Amino acid sequence: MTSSILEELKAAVMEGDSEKSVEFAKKALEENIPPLEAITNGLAKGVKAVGDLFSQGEVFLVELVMAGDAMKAGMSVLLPVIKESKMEMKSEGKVIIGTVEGDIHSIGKDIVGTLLEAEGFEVFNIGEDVSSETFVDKVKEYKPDVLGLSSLLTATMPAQKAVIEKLKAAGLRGNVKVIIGGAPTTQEWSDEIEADGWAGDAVTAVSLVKKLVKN
Ligand code: B12
Repeated sequence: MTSSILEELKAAVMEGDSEKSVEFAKKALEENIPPLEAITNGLAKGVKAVGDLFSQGEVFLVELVMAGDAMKAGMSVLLPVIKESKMEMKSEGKVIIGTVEGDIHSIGKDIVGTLLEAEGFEVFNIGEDVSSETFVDKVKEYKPDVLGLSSLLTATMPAQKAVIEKLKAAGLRGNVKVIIGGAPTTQEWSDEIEADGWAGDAVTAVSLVKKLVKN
């Protein structure tokens, strides 16, 4: 049963069918499938498959957009459950997360933000296409322990570096740990731009933030 629901979630995203995505996300909850598993082994598999087809020129942009929308529709059912299930009263620390300038991909960083919230962090998700200046302003305003920068495009990875440089120029680099993520990013890129850490998925991102806040 579990595997067929996960397959249906994957198929819903691949077909760009938001209604089906919502329907099977609800079914997953009814069948007690952990919501993170429904996202990771269901919805995300679908969106990754469509991304691969897109890069091979086998589907058009419109299908990519529909897949993204279907993924978000399913997540709108599953993410609130993750958030509520583990929400603790005390704050483990403050985190700002956003997608860098020129990049509108939101799904991955929203999952990371929600898991952090579920683990008791106070999370300020400041959205997508966020300029370096805005990241710096928000660091001044919220004084977070950790700043998370997401980038899904090779072309926008340099914007992660730009934020770090701007933080240095503003004399704020020592006040905040900067972590980066997003499909094209790597540990090597993180080292190169002198970030404090990189994670390839949301669960590892939570462990990384916990480790950085502890230190
Ligand atoms: C859905 C999608 C879209 C949707 C986005 C919808 C939305 N609201 O997010 C839409 C249709 C809008 C879109 C647009 C475009 N896209 Co697009 N898109 C994708 C796709 C299929 C899935 C991305 C996704 O959501 N993955 C699922 C999540 C769960 O995974 P994730 O994002 O990697 O996040 C995980 C980790 O990376 C990590 N993580 C993420 N962020 C962070 C942050 C921190 C701090 C940490 C620690 C960890 C972390 O944790 C997350 C959870 O596990 C990818 C393909 C792919 N394989 O990635 C292409 C892809 C990223 N897109 C691509 C392209 C080219 C585009 C467009 C330029 C297409 C066009 N011609 O217009 C535009 C760009 C618009 C822009 N300016 O940003 C390319 C990028 C190629 C490259 N390397 O540069 C890809 C790889 C597709 C491909 N194979 O060609 N896209």
